[in-house]
Order: sequence, then structure tokens, then C-alpha cells
Amino acid sequence: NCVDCNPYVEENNEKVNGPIAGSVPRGKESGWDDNICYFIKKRLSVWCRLPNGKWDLGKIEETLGDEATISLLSGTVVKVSTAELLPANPDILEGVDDLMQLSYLNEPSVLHNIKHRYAQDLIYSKAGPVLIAVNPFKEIPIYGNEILTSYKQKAKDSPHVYAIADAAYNEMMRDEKNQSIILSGESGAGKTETAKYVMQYLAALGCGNDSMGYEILQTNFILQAFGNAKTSRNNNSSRFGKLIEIHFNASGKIHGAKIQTWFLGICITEPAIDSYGGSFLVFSADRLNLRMASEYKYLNQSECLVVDGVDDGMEFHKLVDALDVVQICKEDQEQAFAMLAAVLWLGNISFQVIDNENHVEVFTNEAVENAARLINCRAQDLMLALSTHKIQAGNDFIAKKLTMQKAIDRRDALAKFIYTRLFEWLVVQINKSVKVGELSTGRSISILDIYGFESFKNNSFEQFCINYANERLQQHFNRHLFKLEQEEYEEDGIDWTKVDFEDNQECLNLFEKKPLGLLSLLDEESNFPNATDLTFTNKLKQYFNDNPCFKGQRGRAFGVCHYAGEVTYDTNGFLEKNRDPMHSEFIHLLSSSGCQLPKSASLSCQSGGLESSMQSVATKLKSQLFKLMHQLEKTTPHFIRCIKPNAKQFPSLYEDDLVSQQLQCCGVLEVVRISRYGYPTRMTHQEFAGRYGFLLKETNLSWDPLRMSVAILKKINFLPDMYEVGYTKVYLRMGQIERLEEQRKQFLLDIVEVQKCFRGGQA
Ligand code: AD9
Ligand code: MG
Repeated sequence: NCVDCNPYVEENNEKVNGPIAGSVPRGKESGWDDNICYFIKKRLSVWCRLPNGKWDLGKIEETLGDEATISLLSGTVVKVSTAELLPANPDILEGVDDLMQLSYLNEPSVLHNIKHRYAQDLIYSKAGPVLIAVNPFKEIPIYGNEILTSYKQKAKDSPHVYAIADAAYNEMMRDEKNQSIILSGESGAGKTETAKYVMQYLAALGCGNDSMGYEILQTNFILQAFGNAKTSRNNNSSRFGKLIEIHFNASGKIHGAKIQTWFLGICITEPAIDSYGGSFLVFSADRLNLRMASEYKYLNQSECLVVDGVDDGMEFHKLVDALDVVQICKEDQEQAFAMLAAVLWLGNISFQVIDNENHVEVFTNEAVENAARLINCRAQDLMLALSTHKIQAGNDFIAKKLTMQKAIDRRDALAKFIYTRLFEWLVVQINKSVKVGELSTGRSISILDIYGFESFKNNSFEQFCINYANERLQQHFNRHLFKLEQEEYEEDGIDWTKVDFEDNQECLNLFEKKPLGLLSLLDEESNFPNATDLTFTNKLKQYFNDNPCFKGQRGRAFGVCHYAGEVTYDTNGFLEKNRDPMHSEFIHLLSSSGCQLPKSASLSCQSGGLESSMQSVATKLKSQLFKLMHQLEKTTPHFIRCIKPNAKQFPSLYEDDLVSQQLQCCGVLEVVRISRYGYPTRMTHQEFAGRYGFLLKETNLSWDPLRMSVAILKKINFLPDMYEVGYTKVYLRMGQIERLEEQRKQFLLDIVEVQKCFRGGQA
């Protein structure tokens, strides 16, 4: 099916190739098969997937049936199936700062472009409206006042986190519309750092006479100290999701903020056991002077005790200063530190078996004494709460002794409970301090820093929740992009119906449908006394057998086809983790405390409503997400996708596979795919006429750029489906710009030849 080696220039226009809306199968470079001959003839570069899965650049020597002979850049010649070939971009597109400028938006081209830029410390790139930030894992001089000012004054416009913050700020001031900046990416990808630069920029733009901007920046430090932990994947990993809403007044000055957090308090009690292993930074900054960190069980199980380059003493002073700035009084500070110490001592509490049924008692030692003293309750009550379980018998409660494992679980649950309450209490105090006096409508910027999509070898309930949340955010992202594209086309008078679009609604339905959705069924099984993780899994397999987003697997496992790929979940522990019983005994214990903080924390827990305390984790997550989405939908979003270039946290190391997988997970390849359906190349008529106008033999000086564009397109003989002419821009289908560039190059070469002849003649 090779028409003069390039179907796109076929004169009689009979053959219609290329990406016709809706007809492009996912992951396939449309029109490419027909174009291979053209690439052979012109000796253009192609990407070739080698048997080891890696992409390499080369040229096609010949094809025989489905087999192609490729000479790689290195000189090696390989034979591969033509299915393993993809077109590479012409040299002029090397390292472009917006991926959308690429003529071929396939995976190897996108990867290569980002890598090429990264090697020059150009860590930011754009994928249309999305900013891609690749973590440099080293300091590069692209921040600070001077650079900030040049973005503010629009002296610079290369992709940068400042440029995004600037766009959000200006849009907010211009349209009086709330904005949001949504960061995502996997652990260690740089979300929190990037969010800090956004806040730094906004604080610089919106600094007024008071110190509100500074105060808001300090909140970062406090929440990080209490909510971040060193893990194997990030020395400074946020164990909470955060939305900070920064409010501005009519003159664009910051006048307050509101912070919401979602705490993932998984890791204090489970150090090093799972992927979250690690301990909270505040513990390394503690000056509780009780023991060396290595003597606390919760800390010494973690291999992540020392954070390189962090001086605990100094960090502690910085923390106290920050707490002062947000007006947490000394007494409250003392109590907060006492609670931290209590958590640590709880971890040192041990149990002894007292009968042959493995029932236990608390081992009386300094750990119990100290923990009780710090919580300010009676040691007796604490011991009882840790080693017994209250059961209702008629109108009375009887205390039943716990077995060893149950008691250990309960001790850890209490530690987690206190830590979580402490964190929530802190957020409440901070919010009081940065509270917005008079709420302005339409003048806020929300920054969302939330855990990104996760896919490990073993995925559990935590990944299930995180990935569900990301599926929701992804839909928000897709819809917004779709809307933007649509707006641009319609504004420019282009027929929008030619662009098709795929959503992730089906996967969301799998999670959310009632009564037959993953979340509903999970809740149902969690409430069913005889249910187990296995009965739950079997139910799923029974109901979702035919659902294309669901993959039944062996035993307790099942798979979900997420937008970012298929993830297998092991349901071990799902029911228990979903129930997350609020231990009424804990609340009782804390409310009897003589100290204000634990008491008020437990009261707020009770007043938080029995209803919410009865809710399962999955239900709570779902309603929190709906609330969040509702909030975000009232804003104009800006997206930043953070990429971790290597797992070792090393500078200048770029691992192709890892990056490729993340581009998939954070939806960048999806953006690329959406735009590939449409017209990836867009040039204003001025640009287009300026670059290619000389290809016309006859032009008229009175022609406007639009007329020139039309004449050029006619002259090149593009098929009608390969381009659109808008009021302001020319839109080209994938691969077309390359054809134009070829003609341009040939034309220039011809001129040089003519000049040579001319000079030769003269000589
Ligand atoms: V987690 O999901 O909270 O575990 P994040 O938030 O995505 O993760 P973080 O922002 O904490 O990652 O970045 C990890 C580390 O990368 C930081 O501690 C820095 O050492 C490093 N980093 C990230 N971004 C930059 C940057 N723009 N410049 C220099 C950076 N270093
Ligand atoms: Mg973080």
C-alpha cells in the first residue's frame, strides 16, 4: 500500500491516511505503516525497539515483508519486525521545550526529548498545558529572587514552576477566578519541593505590609517536621496529602490561607516493614532528652534513622521558631512534644504471657510509667486499655484479656491514634493563625500536593486507596485538557467533532458504583461478621467477571486496569484496614487526661461525629475525594507532573524505563495521546508564512499571512484531512511538519547549488 512511497503527497487524493478521529487504536502511531517507505527513501531516522526492550535510533536499510533491516547509529545492523519501529523527529525538533511541538509524539520521542533536556539541566518541559518537572537531585541555579523577578517581568518564558505560578496568579487577578495548581508524581519525584517554589513565588508576588506570606511559608516547615518521614524512597517523604488555599485581596496581596490535610499515618508503627518504612522527622529533631533515638523501638527498627546533612539541634530551633511564628503558645508546644515522647515510649511497652492461652499483661517498666505520665493518665488505665478488650454483657461491660498479637496491634494503634490526633490538632492551630479574615471570592490559589499513583510488586489497601484517588484526579485532568483543546479549536473556527476522546469513567464506575462497585462491596464485607479477605475477593470475581477494568487473579489477588496501567492488589488485611475501628477505649483514656491537648483532641474526635467515626476508611476517602473534586472544579487548574529520574536519588542519572513508566502513570503519555488524535502541530499564520512562504513561486506582497498559509498548504498538496486552517493558526496532523521541513531543506539545497553554478560560471 505504498503510493509513490508517500501516501500523503498522492496527487489524486484518493487515499486517505493518517489519524482520522476516533479510528486510532490506543498506542499505535497512525499512518506510520504506510509511511515507512518514505522513511527508507529519504533515509530518515527511526526509533527501533531492540529485543532488550530499549529504544535506539537508526535508519531503515530495507524491509522484507514484516521484517526490517536497521543500521543503528552505533553502526550495528539489526533485523527487527516493522512493528518495533516508530518514526523519529527531525533534528530541528531536538530538545524542544514543549513536547507538543514534536511532530511524532510517540513514547521514545517523548522520552528522548526529556532526557536530552535533562542532560543540560533543563528540568522543566511542557506537554501542552502541563508542566513536567524532572527531579535534578542537586541544586541548580534556577531559583531565587533574580530569576523570580525575570519571570514576574516576563523577561523569561521558558518552562518553569515560576511560570506556572505566574500564570495562575495573573489569571486569578484578571478573571477573578479561583485557581489551583495540582502536583502529582511518585514518592521522591519532587512534589513538595516544587510546591514550595510555587508558594515562594506567590509569597513574593503577594507580599503585603504584614508578615502573612512569611507565616504561610513557615507552615510548610512545621507540617513537614511532623508529617514527613525518611523512607527508602525519599529522605523527606510527606506522609500526608495537603491542599493549601492561599487567599489574596483585591490588590493581589496575600491575606490568609486555609490548609486541609489527609494524613497517611501508616508508618510510625510499621517502620521498614513496608515501603513506607521510616520515622517522622520530628523525632530526629527531638530534644526530649529522654534517650538516644536508637533506644526507641519505633525508631530503631527503621534503617532510616539518620538523615544526611540534617543537624537535629539546629532543625529543632527552626521548628520552635516556626511554631512561634504561627502563634502556638509555649505551653501548647510543650504538650505537643510531650505527646511525641508519649508515642515513643508507647513503642517501648512490652507484654508478658500469663496463661497457656497466650493472654498477656503489660510488663510494668519505665515505658508504661513515662507514657502514662506524658499522656497524663493513670498508668493503671493505660495498662488496662492496652491489654484488655471490653465486651458488652447485658448492661455491663466485662474486660477480656487480649492475646499477644492483639495487644501489640492495640499498642501500635494507640500510638498511631495519638500521632494522628496530634497532627490534626497542629493543622487546626495553624489554620487559626493564618485564617482569612474576610473571605474573597475568586481570589485564591489552591496548591494540591498529594501522593501519586503507586504500583509495586505487592500492593495493598494503601495503594488501593491512593490509586483510586489518583483515578479521580486523572478524570479531572482529562476533562480539563479536553475542554481546553475544545475551546482552542472552537475559538479558532475548527470543527471540533473531528477529535475523539477517551475517558477513565469506566474504571471509576468499577470503584464507585452502588451497590455493585469495589468500594460498596468492600464495605458490605467489612460489616459482615463471617467475611474474610478471601470471601471478599471471591465476591469481586463473581460480580466483575465481565468487567473489562477488572482482572480476577489467583487466591486473594485481583487486578484493576487503571489509566496508568494494570495493578494487582493483594486483599490480605483489606477488611480490617477498611474497618479501622475507632477504639472507644482510647478516646475514653485520652479524655480522662489531665492535659489539654490529648483531651481536646479526643473531644474533637467525639464531636467529629459518631457518624464519621463509624464510617469505613473507603467511604470516608470517597466522600473526602468528592469534596475535594467539588472544590477543585470551582477553580481553573494548572498541572505539574513531577518525575523521578532514578530510584537512587542520584543527580544526573536518568533511567529510561523508570521515567517511561512514570510518564504513563502521571498521564503525560495520555495528554500526548489525546493531542495525537487532533492536530499536534499548531503555528500562527505569521510563523507559518514566515518559515515556508518562500516555497511559493508567486506571492503577492499584499497577501496577509492567512492567505499565504492557504497558498502554501495548496502548493504542498496536503490531503484535506491532514490540516485545518483556523482564524489565527494552521493546524497540522501528526507527521506533516516533517514533510514541509523536507521540502524547505531541498529548496534551500537547490538554491545553494544554483549559487555554486553561478559562482562557477563567473569564475
Ligand atoms: V513524597 O511523595 O512526599 O515521598 P515528593 O514530595 O514528591 O515525595 P520531594 O519534594 O520531597 O518529593 O523531593 C525529594 C527530594 O528531591 C528533595 O528532598 C530534594 O532533595 C530533591 N528535589 C526535589 N525537587 C528538587 C529541585 N527542584 N531541585 C533540587 C530537588 N532538588
Ligand atoms: Mg512530599
